[in-house]
Amino acid sequence: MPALLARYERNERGRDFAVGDIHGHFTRLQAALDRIGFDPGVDRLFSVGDLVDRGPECEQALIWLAQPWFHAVRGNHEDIAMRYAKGNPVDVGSYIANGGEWFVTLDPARRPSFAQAFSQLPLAIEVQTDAGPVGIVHADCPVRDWSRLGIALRLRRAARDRAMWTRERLQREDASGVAGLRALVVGHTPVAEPVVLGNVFHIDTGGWMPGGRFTLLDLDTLEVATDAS
Ligand SMILES: [Mn+2]
Repeated sequence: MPALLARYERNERGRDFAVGDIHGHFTRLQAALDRIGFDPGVDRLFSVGDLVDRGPECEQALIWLAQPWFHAVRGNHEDIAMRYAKGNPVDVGSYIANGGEWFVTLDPARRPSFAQAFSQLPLAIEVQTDAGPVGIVHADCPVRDWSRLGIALRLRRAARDRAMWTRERLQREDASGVAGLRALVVGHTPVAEPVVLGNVFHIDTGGWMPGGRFTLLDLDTLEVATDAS
Protein backbone atom coordinates (compact mmCIF):
# COMPACT_ATOMS: atom_id res chain seq x y z
CA MET A 1 0.00 0.00 0.00
CA PRO A 2 1.44 3.42 -0.90
CA ALA A 3 2.31 5.81 1.92
CA LEU A 4 -0.45 8.22 2.96
CA LEU A 5 2.21 10.72 4.05
CA ALA A 6 5.24 11.04 1.76
CA ARG A 7 8.41 12.80 2.92
CA TYR A 8 10.96 14.59 0.76
CA GLU A 9 14.42 15.67 1.82
CA ARG A 10 15.71 19.18 1.31
CA ASN A 11 16.38 20.03 -2.32
CA GLU A 12 20.15 20.51 -2.35
CA ARG A 13 20.37 21.33 -6.04
CA GLY A 14 17.48 23.57 -7.01
CA ARG A 15 14.26 25.24 -5.94
CA ASP A 16 10.97 23.79 -4.71
CA PHE A 17 7.59 25.19 -5.62
CA ALA A 18 3.99 24.38 -4.79
CA VAL A 19 1.12 24.95 -7.18
CA GLY A 20 -2.64 25.04 -6.59
CA ASP A 21 -5.36 23.04 -8.33
CA ILE A 22 -4.55 22.32 -12.01
CA HIS A 23 -7.85 20.91 -13.31
CA GLY A 24 -6.69 19.84 -16.75
CA HIS A 25 -4.79 22.99 -17.67
CA PHE A 26 -1.27 21.67 -18.11
CA THR A 27 -0.40 23.97 -21.02
CA ARG A 28 -1.16 26.99 -18.85
CA LEU A 29 0.80 25.46 -15.99
CA GLN A 30 3.81 24.86 -18.23
CA ALA A 31 3.63 28.49 -19.37
CA ALA A 32 3.64 29.61 -15.72
CA LEU A 33 6.66 27.37 -15.02
CA ASP A 34 8.47 28.76 -18.05
CA ARG A 35 7.86 32.31 -16.83
CA ILE A 36 9.66 31.66 -13.54
CA GLY A 37 12.51 29.77 -15.24
CA PHE A 38 11.59 26.40 -13.70
CA ASP A 39 14.40 23.94 -14.35
CA PRO A 40 13.18 20.33 -14.33
CA GLY A 41 16.78 19.19 -14.04
CA VAL A 42 17.09 20.51 -10.48
CA ASP A 43 13.82 22.12 -9.38
CA ARG A 44 10.78 20.27 -8.00
CA LEU A 45 7.08 21.05 -8.30
CA PHE A 46 4.65 19.93 -5.60
CA SER A 47 0.98 19.87 -6.52
CA VAL A 48 -1.86 20.22 -4.01
CA GLY A 49 -3.88 17.80 -6.18
CA ASP A 50 -6.98 18.15 -8.35
CA LEU A 51 -5.02 17.56 -11.53
CA VAL A 52 -8.12 16.50 -13.45
CA ASP A 53 -11.71 17.53 -14.27
CA ARG A 54 -13.04 20.80 -15.70
CA GLY A 55 -10.19 21.55 -18.14
CA PRO A 56 -9.36 20.18 -21.61
CA GLU A 57 -6.09 18.30 -20.88
CA CYS A 58 -7.06 15.93 -18.05
CA GLU A 59 -5.45 12.94 -19.75
CA GLN A 60 -2.04 14.62 -19.49
CA ALA A 61 -2.17 14.03 -15.73
CA LEU A 62 -0.53 10.64 -16.26
CA ILE A 63 2.36 12.20 -18.18
CA TRP A 64 2.97 14.78 -15.47
CA LEU A 65 2.71 12.24 -12.66
CA ALA A 66 5.42 10.21 -14.37
CA GLN A 67 7.92 13.09 -14.22
CA PRO A 68 10.60 12.70 -11.55
CA TRP A 69 10.37 16.40 -10.59
CA PHE A 70 6.56 16.46 -10.17
CA HIS A 71 4.96 15.28 -6.92
CA ALA A 72 1.26 15.52 -6.11
CA VAL A 73 -1.06 14.75 -3.25
CA ARG A 74 -4.49 13.30 -3.99
CA GLY A 75 -7.32 15.81 -4.37
CA ASN A 76 -11.03 15.18 -4.08
CA HIS A 77 -11.29 14.99 -7.88
CA GLU A 78 -8.76 12.14 -7.99
CA ASP A 79 -10.71 10.57 -5.12
CA ILE A 80 -13.94 10.66 -7.15
CA ALA A 81 -12.23 9.26 -10.25
CA MET A 82 -10.88 6.33 -8.21
CA ARG A 83 -14.34 5.60 -6.82
CA TYR A 84 -15.94 5.84 -10.24
CA ALA A 85 -13.35 3.57 -11.86
CA LYS A 86 -13.86 0.98 -9.13
CA GLY A 87 -17.61 0.98 -9.71
CA ASN A 88 -18.35 2.52 -6.31
CA PRO A 89 -21.45 4.70 -6.09
CA VAL A 90 -20.87 8.15 -7.56
CA ASP A 91 -23.57 10.72 -8.37
CA VAL A 92 -22.78 10.85 -12.08
CA GLY A 93 -24.86 13.99 -12.65
CA SER A 94 -22.93 15.95 -10.07
CA TYR A 95 -19.64 14.37 -11.23
CA ILE A 96 -20.26 15.64 -14.75
CA ALA A 97 -21.38 19.03 -13.44
CA ASN A 98 -18.06 19.24 -11.58
CA GLY A 99 -16.00 18.54 -14.66
CA GLY A 100 -15.84 14.76 -14.72
CA GLU A 101 -17.33 14.29 -18.18
CA TRP A 102 -13.93 13.43 -19.71
CA PHE A 103 -13.67 10.42 -17.38
CA VAL A 104 -17.28 9.29 -17.74
CA THR A 105 -16.90 9.31 -21.52
CA LEU A 106 -13.36 7.86 -21.54
CA ASP A 107 -12.94 4.35 -22.95
CA PRO A 108 -13.64 2.21 -19.86
CA ALA A 109 -10.54 0.15 -20.66
CA ARG A 110 -8.43 3.26 -20.04
CA ARG A 111 -9.96 4.19 -16.68
CA PRO A 112 -7.90 1.74 -14.58
CA SER A 113 -4.61 3.38 -15.57
CA PHE A 114 -5.84 6.66 -14.09
CA ALA A 115 -7.31 5.00 -10.99
CA GLN A 116 -4.04 3.15 -10.48
CA ALA A 117 -1.93 6.30 -10.75
CA PHE A 118 -4.24 8.23 -8.39
CA SER A 119 -4.23 5.38 -5.86
CA GLN A 120 -0.45 5.76 -5.59
CA LEU A 121 -0.71 9.40 -4.54
CA PRO A 122 -0.20 10.23 -0.87
CA LEU A 123 -2.79 12.37 0.94
CA ALA A 124 -0.04 14.50 2.43
CA ILE A 125 3.52 15.48 1.57
CA GLU A 126 6.18 16.86 3.89
CA VAL A 127 9.10 18.73 2.32
CA GLN A 128 12.16 19.71 4.32
CA THR A 129 13.41 23.28 3.92
CA ASP A 130 16.18 25.19 5.68
CA ALA A 131 13.61 26.82 7.97
CA GLY A 132 11.69 23.65 8.80
CA PRO A 133 9.20 21.25 7.29
CA VAL A 134 6.49 22.42 4.88
CA GLY A 135 3.34 20.32 4.54
CA ILE A 136 1.16 19.92 1.47
CA VAL A 137 -2.43 18.65 1.57
CA HIS A 138 -5.27 19.21 -0.91
CA ALA A 139 -7.90 20.72 1.41
CA ASP A 140 -6.57 20.86 4.96
CA CYS A 141 -4.67 19.08 7.71
CA PRO A 142 -7.37 17.22 9.68
CA VAL A 143 -5.45 17.40 12.99
CA ARG A 144 -4.01 20.39 14.91
CA ASP A 145 -0.53 18.89 15.13
CA TRP A 146 1.22 17.63 12.00
CA SER A 147 3.05 14.98 14.04
CA ARG A 148 -0.29 13.21 14.53
CA LEU A 149 -1.29 13.31 10.88
CA GLY A 150 0.23 10.01 9.78
CA ILE A 151 -1.64 7.96 12.34
CA ALA A 152 -4.87 9.90 11.84
CA LEU A 153 -4.79 9.24 8.09
CA ARG A 154 -4.11 5.55 8.66
CA LEU A 155 -6.79 5.01 11.27
CA ARG A 156 -9.63 7.38 10.40
CA ARG A 157 -11.62 7.55 7.23
CA ALA A 158 -12.96 10.92 8.42
CA ALA A 159 -9.41 12.29 8.59
CA ARG A 160 -8.71 11.14 5.05
CA ASP A 161 -11.94 12.73 3.82
CA ARG A 162 -11.21 16.00 5.61
CA ALA A 163 -7.74 16.15 4.07
CA MET A 164 -9.32 16.12 0.60
CA TRP A 165 -12.68 17.83 1.06
CA THR A 166 -13.04 20.35 3.90
CA ARG A 167 -13.29 24.14 3.43
CA GLU A 168 -13.82 25.03 7.08
CA ARG A 169 -10.55 26.81 7.88
CA LEU A 170 -11.06 29.32 5.10
CA GLN A 171 -14.79 29.72 5.76
CA ARG A 172 -14.16 30.39 9.47
CA GLU A 173 -11.04 32.48 8.77
CA ASP A 174 -9.40 30.25 11.36
CA ALA A 175 -5.87 31.56 11.93
CA SER A 176 -4.91 29.00 14.57
CA GLY A 177 -2.57 27.24 12.17
CA VAL A 178 -1.04 23.77 12.26
CA ALA A 179 1.57 22.93 14.91
CA GLY A 180 4.75 21.10 14.03
CA LEU A 181 5.15 22.71 10.63
CA ARG A 182 6.78 25.81 9.26
CA ALA A 183 3.90 26.13 6.80
CA LEU A 184 1.04 24.12 5.34
CA VAL A 185 0.13 24.66 1.68
CA VAL A 186 -3.38 23.81 0.47
CA GLY A 187 -5.65 24.39 -2.51
CA HIS A 188 -9.24 23.21 -3.11
CA THR A 189 -11.03 26.53 -2.53
CA PRO A 190 -10.39 29.20 -5.18
CA VAL A 191 -9.18 32.56 -3.89
CA ALA A 192 -8.50 35.78 -5.81
CA GLU A 193 -5.12 36.19 -4.10
CA PRO A 194 -3.20 33.75 -1.91
CA VAL A 195 -4.70 33.72 1.59
CA VAL A 196 -2.49 33.04 4.61
CA LEU A 197 -4.25 32.04 7.84
CA GLY A 198 -1.76 31.41 10.64
CA ASN A 199 0.84 29.24 8.90
CA VAL A 200 -1.62 27.85 6.34
CA PHE A 201 -1.20 29.10 2.76
CA HIS A 202 -4.23 28.83 0.44
CA ILE A 203 -2.86 29.05 -3.10
CA ASP A 204 -5.60 27.97 -5.53
CA THR A 205 -5.76 31.24 -7.42
CA GLY A 206 -7.73 29.60 -10.21
CA GLY A 207 -5.07 29.01 -12.85
CA TRP A 208 -7.70 26.73 -14.38
CA MET A 209 -10.40 29.44 -14.43
CA PRO A 210 -10.94 32.17 -17.01
CA GLY A 211 -9.02 35.17 -15.73
CA GLY A 212 -7.27 33.17 -13.04
CA ARG A 213 -3.59 32.39 -12.73
CA PHE A 214 -1.34 29.77 -11.22
CA THR A 215 0.41 30.77 -8.02
CA LEU A 216 3.81 29.13 -7.70
CA LEU A 217 4.85 29.35 -4.06
CA ASP A 218 8.59 29.07 -3.38
CA LEU A 219 8.84 26.66 -0.44
CA ASP A 220 12.16 28.07 0.71
CA THR A 221 11.06 31.72 0.96
CA LEU A 222 7.27 31.16 1.20
CA GLU A 223 6.99 33.97 -1.35
CA VAL A 224 5.10 33.78 -4.61
CA ALA A 225 7.60 33.18 -7.40
CA THR A 226 7.97 36.07 -9.79
CA ASP A 227 8.84 35.99 -13.47
CA ALA A 228 12.43 35.38 -14.40
CA SER A 229 13.63 38.04 -16.79
MN1 LIG B 1 -10.65 20.23 -4.76
